[in-house]
Amino acid sequence: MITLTIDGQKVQVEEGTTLLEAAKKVNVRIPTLCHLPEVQAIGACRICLVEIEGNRNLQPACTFKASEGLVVRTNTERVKRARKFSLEMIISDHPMDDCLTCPRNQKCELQALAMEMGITEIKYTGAQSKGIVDSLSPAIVRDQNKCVLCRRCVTVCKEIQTVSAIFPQNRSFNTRVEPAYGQSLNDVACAMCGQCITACPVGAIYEKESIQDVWKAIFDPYKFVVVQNAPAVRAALGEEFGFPPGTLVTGKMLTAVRKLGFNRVFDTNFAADLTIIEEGNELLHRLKNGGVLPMITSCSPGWIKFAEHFYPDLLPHISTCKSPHQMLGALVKSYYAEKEGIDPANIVVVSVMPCTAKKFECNRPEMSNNGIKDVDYVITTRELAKMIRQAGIDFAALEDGYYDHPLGEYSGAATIFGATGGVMEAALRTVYEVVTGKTLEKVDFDEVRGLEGVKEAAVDIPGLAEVKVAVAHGLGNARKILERIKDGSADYHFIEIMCCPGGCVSGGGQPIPVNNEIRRLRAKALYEEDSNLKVRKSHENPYIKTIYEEFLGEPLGEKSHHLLHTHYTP
Ligand code: HC1
Repeated sequence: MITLTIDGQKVQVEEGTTLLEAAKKVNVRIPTLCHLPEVQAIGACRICLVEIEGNRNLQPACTFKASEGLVVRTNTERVKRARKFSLEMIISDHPMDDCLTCPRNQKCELQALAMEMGITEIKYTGAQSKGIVDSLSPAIVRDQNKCVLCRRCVTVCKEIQTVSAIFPQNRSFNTRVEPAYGQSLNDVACAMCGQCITACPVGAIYEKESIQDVWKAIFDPYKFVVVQNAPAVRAALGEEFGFPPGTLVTGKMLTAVRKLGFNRVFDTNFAADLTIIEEGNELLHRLKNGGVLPMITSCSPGWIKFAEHFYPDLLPHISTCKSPHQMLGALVKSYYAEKEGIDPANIVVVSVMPCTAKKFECNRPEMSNNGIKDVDYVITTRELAKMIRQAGIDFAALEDGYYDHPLGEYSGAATIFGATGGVMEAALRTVYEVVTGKTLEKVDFDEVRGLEGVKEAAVDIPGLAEVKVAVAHGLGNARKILERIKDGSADYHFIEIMCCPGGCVSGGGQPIPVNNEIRRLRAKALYEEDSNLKVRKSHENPYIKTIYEEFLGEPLGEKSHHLLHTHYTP
């Protein structure tokens, strides 16, 4: 251990610890901009400068390592002057007139730093670099004019997701973060995961909003507007209204969406249970009939897009199941429409998702039935929060609401879909009982929980022998498994891949900031909801049984094939 002094306080840290991390240990907060915990420390923005006794130059705390006997000061006049100058330089090339209309207004790290450092005038004015606004992608908008060149998006895209869709080009005043040759994000191998959005400290990258379209549908008296919420939304929406990360706000969320004017409030969780039935049967079918193995989950549209770009030869491994919210949309416009006597053409389905790639997914031609889209609009958790604010709803004061019947009924297995490993755990609970006919005594599969990049488990299922499974979250981790499938060294039967690190709880549409601690807390909230529910296995959701009896017939049957399954072509 190393002992050093920060602002007069002694602190002990392990070798390799940065001054920023050491300061945190003694509750000294050093401001940062280009630093992104667990992802990037490059000392580029010079906002975290500190003074070190005996060192002539100020040093960036995010990269400078602690050493024995170091005496560090974080709050001297020299430090404050230098930090303020660095910030003023960044601000001199930032379109400050746009703040009021910026999607990150009041949630902007640059704005917060300016306030914190007491910037009351724009000191340095002059030429500003001019970039483009790229809004061709169905999911993500890039506004280069607002980019502060922190490179957080670049590092997430390259190091965590291994996609490298964007990177810095040109030099000095002409530096731009963009895809190769200045192409649109829509024309390159972007997975549309939106991890660049949650990494961006300002409003240079944001989701393409559908809020106005949704309001228009709600106010149209001829439209029957149905909303569904993804599992992970309930574990994070509260953060937009001041609740601590990991607060489950399912009840308040339901009251809020009803107040917004939706005609029906359903839950993607219902279709998550349905997915387990369809996907579980597909797995069993592949196992018994020599189908392509390992089978890989298909819920995460960023993962699907990544596979289409980088691993087209592995597409036959991907389950043919549509993702749960697409399944639910298809059922609303068939089963529910029929039941209630509503013309599907007048139904508008809105999905509230933690995910930006779902905006792309709902517009895929495969995601429709007889020319009618399964899901009309996808809004993110952040967009839902904006709508709630726009409607003047006091979220914190809301009573708990309820889901509408029957497409709002769900098991605990469905709720954990939102955390990495959740789909696999839900599938194992069902496959075990369906194959053996016995009750699974321990429903928690701890081996597939948590934030380890690649998780593995072997489950002994009498009658099926040992089923080997793996779980990967984040595309960099997915790539590791996919390479092993390609070289023949992966002997798994079933693999869960979720595009975003941590799974959907930290999708690109979730409240900002996101870090591993927040990922853990959001996942914990979902596991708690699961353990508190009476029904914890998808096949025990009584309304799943009903829908097969009343409408679908049997798993993998003709209707399921038509409405709930799809295929992807290279
Ligand atoms: Fe997900 Fe899914 S879990 S993909 O991670 O299978 O976005 O939450 O809605 O559709 O159910 C996301 C979350 C979500 C689907 C489900």
